[in-house]
Amino acid sequence: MSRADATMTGIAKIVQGLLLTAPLLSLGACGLGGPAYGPGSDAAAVVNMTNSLAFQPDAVRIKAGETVEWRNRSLFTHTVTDDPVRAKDAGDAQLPVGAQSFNAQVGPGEVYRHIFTVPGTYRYFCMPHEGWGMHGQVIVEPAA
Ligand SMILES: [Cu+2]
Repeated sequence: MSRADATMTGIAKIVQGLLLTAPLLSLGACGLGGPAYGPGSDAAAVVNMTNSLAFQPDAVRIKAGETVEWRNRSLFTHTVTDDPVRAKDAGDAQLPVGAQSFNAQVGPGEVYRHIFTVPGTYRYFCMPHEGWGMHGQVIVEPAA
């Protein structure tokens, strides 16, 4: 190998190293860390918000007074929205009589917790992805 070839190989290795580390650094900065990746939760139910624009699981069942925790483990900003005024399709937002509407923006890696005090069926959605079918349901049974 000539001296020039050896130099070129060295440069190629440095460039390759930069190309490999740059995307990892930028991914870290936009959400592969944060509370959503933290340890287990004491909430009665945990719902993940995904890169495939879904709430998983899309339906959970709890008792009145319990908490649901949403974890955004995606690279997108999602919302947890149960407010008929903000829904493009009114059927995507449903609240039991007497329950307050809610709307939270949840950035990548972030967590949102909501305590449900009024029993009934809640249908909620993600505002940016409502049209992509990002909907979910919380069924709240009366406290025992
Ligand atoms: Cu979303």
